[in-house]
Amino acid sequence: SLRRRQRQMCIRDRKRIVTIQDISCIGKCSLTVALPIISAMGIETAIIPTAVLSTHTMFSDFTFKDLTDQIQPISDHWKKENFKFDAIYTGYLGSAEQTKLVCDFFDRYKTDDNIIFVDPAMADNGKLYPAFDNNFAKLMANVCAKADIIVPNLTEACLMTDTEYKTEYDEQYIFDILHKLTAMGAKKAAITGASYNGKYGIVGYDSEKNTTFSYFHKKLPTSYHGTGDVFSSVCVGALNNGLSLDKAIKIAADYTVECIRITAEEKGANAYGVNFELAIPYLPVSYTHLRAHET
Ligand code: PXL
Repeated sequence: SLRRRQRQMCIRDRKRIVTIQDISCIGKCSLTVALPIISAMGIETAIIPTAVLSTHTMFSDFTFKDLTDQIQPISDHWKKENFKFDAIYTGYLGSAEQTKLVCDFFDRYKTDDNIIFVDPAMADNGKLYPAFDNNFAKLMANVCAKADIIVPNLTEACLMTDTEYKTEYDEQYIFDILHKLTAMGAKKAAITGASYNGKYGIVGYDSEKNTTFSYFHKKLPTSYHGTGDVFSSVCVGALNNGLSLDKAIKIAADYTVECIRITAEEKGANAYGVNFELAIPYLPVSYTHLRAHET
């Protein structure tokens, strides 16, 4: 029966990813977003926390416990256990040294069929986050160079390519940055929050196929922290559930916009992140079900 086939496909296609980013105890970003979202999409989500913070760094006086010294021992133990990952997804990294350790982790755990997905979470609206300097941006570019897919926002893309950050520009400006990013090593790059000709969305370039792709969506008047992490998490989940990058980006963008809409509608909603929890029921649990229907 179809149900039986669906069940079999789900079991055969069970995926495990590892995500490497901080845990901000309050703030609805990084691991507190990635774990629930990717798990809800039916994928086992292993983690390496890069740091523990009381809140994300947009609050003042946040605590910060660096976990750089845990990365290598965790990686060593996992090697002994022979763990493998269908995707390695990195986000906010806690220190300059971690960029090197993450590159080593990639070398150790990259296989012929898994994907390295890097969200170089370090800046927005033309500015680096408080914990980082320009040298960190250069080191993050090395992490991006090893990736199959990178999803910087425009600020991060500019910092890594030594491009002037502009708020008014045309399509060619974005294409030039995408070419620079992939010339540095990433196979595919997608810039989020690209905005020109009255459109707003994600514009990407696949250097292996030499094709561009884009998905434009509604720009909502309010912006919240952690939306990049929501977007990346859904994108990684969708890719691991067998969707093409085009489709994964569309689903991730639509979900993120929906989260922003729900949050903006709520009176007195927390200003520090989006109410992604309320939208989780709208995430398809597993796209393997959809694939069972397609075949
Ligand atoms: O969502 C990006 C992010 C992740 N982690 C920490 C942050 C931020 C953005 O400010 O501060 C600690």
